[in-house]
Amino acid sequence: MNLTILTLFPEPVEAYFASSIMAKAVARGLVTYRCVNIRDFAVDVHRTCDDAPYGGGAGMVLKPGPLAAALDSVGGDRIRTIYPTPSGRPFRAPLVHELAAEKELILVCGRYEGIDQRIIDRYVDDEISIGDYVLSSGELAALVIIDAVYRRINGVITAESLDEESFEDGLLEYPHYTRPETFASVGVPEVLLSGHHEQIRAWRMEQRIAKTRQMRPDLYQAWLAQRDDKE
Ligand code: 6GU
Repeated sequence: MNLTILTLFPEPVEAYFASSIMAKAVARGLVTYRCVNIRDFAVDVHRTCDDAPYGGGAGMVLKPGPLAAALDSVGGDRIRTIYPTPSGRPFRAPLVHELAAEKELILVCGRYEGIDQRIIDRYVDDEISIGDYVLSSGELAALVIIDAVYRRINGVITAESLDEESFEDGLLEYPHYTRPETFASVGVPEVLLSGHHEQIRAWRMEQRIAKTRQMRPDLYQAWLAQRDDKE
């Protein structure tokens, strides 16, 4: 997958691509990326990228000129272009899967109050919100989207780990334990030491159901309904 990130603050984006599982995916050629600094496309001597909103009000808006020039330089008119914004549609597992099937994506990171609406109308295919709160950094939201998407590309993570994850079958994950067997006077659930695979599987399923019911009654109700449908 080829990722292009348009930003005024390339440092946190570059740092993310240089670390951990993403760095490995890049090294193995599963992901390629380029960071484009929107400021490089500002034309005045001060390389201004933001301005006050028409109609007044708080904050600043990203000017359309530099952004359009940056988008034109990376093929923004033909490549699926995502604008992370609290005003977008919710980012959930089905959209993650849809984006993971794309060969190429562009992400536009906003700052300040947002970007000029004419850029959205002309270039943006998906306005996506990662949750019901406001971040000051579009870069963080873009990286959340990128992280959720790239790990579902074939070869980045084993298929087994993906299938057992939260949200893939409507339930949250079961609890995990590793050595030592006693930590701070607390042991590990007996069944996990039993080597009895069927019992372990059943215990984990019970735990997932209980956890989902407690933490996410909304997911629990949906899971119950689809289970009853199947029966
Ligand atoms: Cl996508 N961007 C920003 N800046 N804040 C957010 C968001 C995105 N989603 C929720 N809050």
